[in-house]
Amino acid sequence: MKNLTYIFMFLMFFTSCKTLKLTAEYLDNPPSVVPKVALSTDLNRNNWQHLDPINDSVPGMSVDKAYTELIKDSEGQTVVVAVLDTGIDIKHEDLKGNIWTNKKEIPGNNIDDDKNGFVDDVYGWNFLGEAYYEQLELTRLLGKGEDFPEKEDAQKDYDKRLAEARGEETLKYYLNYDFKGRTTGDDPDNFDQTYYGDNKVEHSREDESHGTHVAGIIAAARNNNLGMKGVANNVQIMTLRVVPYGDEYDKDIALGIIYAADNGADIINTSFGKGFSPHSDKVRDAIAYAASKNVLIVNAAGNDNNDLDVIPAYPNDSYKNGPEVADNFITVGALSPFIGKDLKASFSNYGKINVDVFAPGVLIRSAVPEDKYARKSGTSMASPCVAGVAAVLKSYFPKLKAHQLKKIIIDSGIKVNSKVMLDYDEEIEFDELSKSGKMVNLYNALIYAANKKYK
Ligand SMILES: [Ca+2]
Ligand SMILES: [Ca+2]
Ligand SMILES: [Ca+2]
Ligand SMILES: [Ca+2]
Repeated sequence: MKNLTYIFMFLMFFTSCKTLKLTAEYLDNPPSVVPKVALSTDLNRNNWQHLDPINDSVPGMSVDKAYTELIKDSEGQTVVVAVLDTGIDIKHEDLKGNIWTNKKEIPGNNIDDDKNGFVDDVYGWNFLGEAYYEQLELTRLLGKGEDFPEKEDAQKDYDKRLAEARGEETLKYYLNYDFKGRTTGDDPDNFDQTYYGDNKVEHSREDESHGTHVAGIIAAARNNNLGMKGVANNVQIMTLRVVPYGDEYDKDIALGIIYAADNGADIINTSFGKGFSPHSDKVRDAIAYAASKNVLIVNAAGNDNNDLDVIPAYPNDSYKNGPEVADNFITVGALSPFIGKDLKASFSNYGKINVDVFAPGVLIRSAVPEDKYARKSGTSMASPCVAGVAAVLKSYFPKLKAHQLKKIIIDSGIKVNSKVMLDYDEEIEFDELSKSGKMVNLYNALIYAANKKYK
């Protein structure tokens, strides 16, 4: 099969132990279809997101190849990745060494030592307080009994969800007009009230596992012979608990992004989303603010198999397919482990305008609370794969700006020139699913960055 070979001329220069310089050719025109190998074997592999599309016949990001052939033992700088999510098990055996702490804050003295507006914020902040379950945003909006721009769509959506409702939680919390999940005492529509919640960033119960899983994909220790390996090897996770079970509040997301940007994050991962967002303008303002602080945001496309150019999801860096408010926001769709017609994860949202790239997001094994591990599927898993790639790039090329990280990740991805299933009876060119038509590849991204192909 043509193009099956990486051709590299390998020369690695280390001008200092901090800088990785290398020249090698990256994979410009990869094969459009790679024959499947034994899929059961691949599924049993615990780290398919790290494998190589050519050598391993799975659409991984060539992470292992990048470490063994490019990075080797060179040292990078430490990169801070803020994970806006549920609480995180910061004491997890495979994460505890890679947790960001606020060095300027003295723990437990009830004083805001660094005067950043948050008392005793050692690991980040918990904007949810004691909350765990929440309504969906459309339930909150309709429950107010007032008019709002997308009310008709919201009511249709609500009625559909109610008709299809399965499970106690949906009726008791998500679609229940009377349920009050918020416990922080602030007005969630008043963005001037910025101080609420507490410093308890850990998971509030064992099954609050989403944030830990996301953090593990980015940052689980690579060299401790435990559990699993994160994509990044020199990273600290800043923990921002903003995502309940149910829909997140725009205010918590905006303030979480601002906290991360103000307190030293290089990259923010946002593995969540919702179909209605009454203060999406405030979130876009926060995205633009993060851009002004040179912070990249990596965002999950969502799991409804929707075309986001038609059915929007939030957060997003543009409104109704209009201009992007900044150049620091990447939206990521999910890949399955199967190269070929099933390459797109069946659930993954897509969009030629609103999704930028695709990355592994099915049956990804990562950390979950109490020193355990589990496989999860979702664009929630694809986004941290890309945040991890961004962290590695930033670690070895620390001068890169947020918009350059975005450009490198997108441009160096592997183009897929073949049709994939969009639904059980419908095919689409993979190229039509995202702006770039590419899947993310760390090996290529490092070579691209080293060769300064970005502007
Ligand atoms: Ca503080
Ligand atoms: Ca303090
Ligand atoms: Ca490990
Ligand atoms: Ca966009």
